[in-house]
Amino acid sequence: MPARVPLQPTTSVAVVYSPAHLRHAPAFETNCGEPVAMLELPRRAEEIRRTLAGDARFGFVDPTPHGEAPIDAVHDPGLRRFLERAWREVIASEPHRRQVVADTYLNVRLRDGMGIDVPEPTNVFGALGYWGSDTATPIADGTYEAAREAVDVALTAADLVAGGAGIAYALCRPPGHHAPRAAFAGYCYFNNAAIAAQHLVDRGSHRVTVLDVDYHHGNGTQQIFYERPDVQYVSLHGDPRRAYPYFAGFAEETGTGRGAGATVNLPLPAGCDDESYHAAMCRACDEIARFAPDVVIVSLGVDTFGNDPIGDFALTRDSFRAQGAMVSDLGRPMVIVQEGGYDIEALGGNVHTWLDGAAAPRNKT
Ligand code: OKP
Ligand code: ZN
Repeated sequence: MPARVPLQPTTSVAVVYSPAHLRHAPAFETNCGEPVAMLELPRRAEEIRRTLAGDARFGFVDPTPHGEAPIDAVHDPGLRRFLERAWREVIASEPHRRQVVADTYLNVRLRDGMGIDVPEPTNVFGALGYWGSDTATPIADGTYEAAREAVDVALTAADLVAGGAGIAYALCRPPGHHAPRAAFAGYCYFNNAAIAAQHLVDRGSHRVTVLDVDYHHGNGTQQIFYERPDVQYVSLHGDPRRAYPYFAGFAEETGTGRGAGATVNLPLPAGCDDESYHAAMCRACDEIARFAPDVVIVSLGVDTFGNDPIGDFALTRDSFRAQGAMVSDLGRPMVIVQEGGYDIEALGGNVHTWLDGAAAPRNKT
């Protein structure tokens, strides 16, 4: 093991934040056909910002624009071009609209035996179902701008760590881990953590781990790196047999080709408590230590909290401190990227506690 990154009590944790996320504020999503108030709200990021701002150890940093190249290094450029034009074209034909979701998706089975390589529809409503994949991820005014800025937030945090910081926190909103190379999904438009991981590889990191502790499996991140030997993906999550995203996150999925063995899925049962989660984290950390990454990116979701409205785990706030400490004890620089967490009242405190656990100095024997 290389020497752990020293974090003194006075260590300031850089928080990269931008108010651009406020522009992304769709009013509702559809949950199994029922319209419900959007859970992924601007207030989420504002609660986290407010809580961290109350602790002098956290210093706020503006994101630096990184342009389109780091996004196109990970995503199909067609996805970015679609997201850029979608809202403009929707209101050009339907000016009264406040948000839009597809009503027809390119389900691969519709084209069984005919090949799925259909051209992207030029009609924006058709294209929504070509690039989109679920009804929880609306597009509205400001969605693209917010999603672009969230990428710059993650990239700026990655740069801080590449420049020698032991830890940096990217207060990303919208989140990113459900977005694969060529689709938007699960409140996510661009995969902030994956783009940061690729950026670190491009800046000279030989091995990068993405540790995903969000309640939901990060199917997008897994897909992007599934064949990659240099980017490890390790995830603890609600078992996809009962939880979104349903079609990925199974323990049997371990990577393919040169990436065989570099994907590690730890699906967990409903009601998972601090003790069982800790045991799974020990396994995850063993896998990461064996991979020996130069840097660990954490996809931080606190929707594992007992009171979260969409997760079904039973974790306490104390377990978040323990999570942060376990990751810190790996002794690698950490880029923490915000993903989910929907108990708005508890969200700021939960994230603060996680980061506090990650940044606190500990005596290691
Ligand atoms: C985003 B992230 C619940 C449906 C939820 C979308 C969940 C997206 C979660 N019945 N659908 O991973 O926190
Ligand atoms: Zn989640």
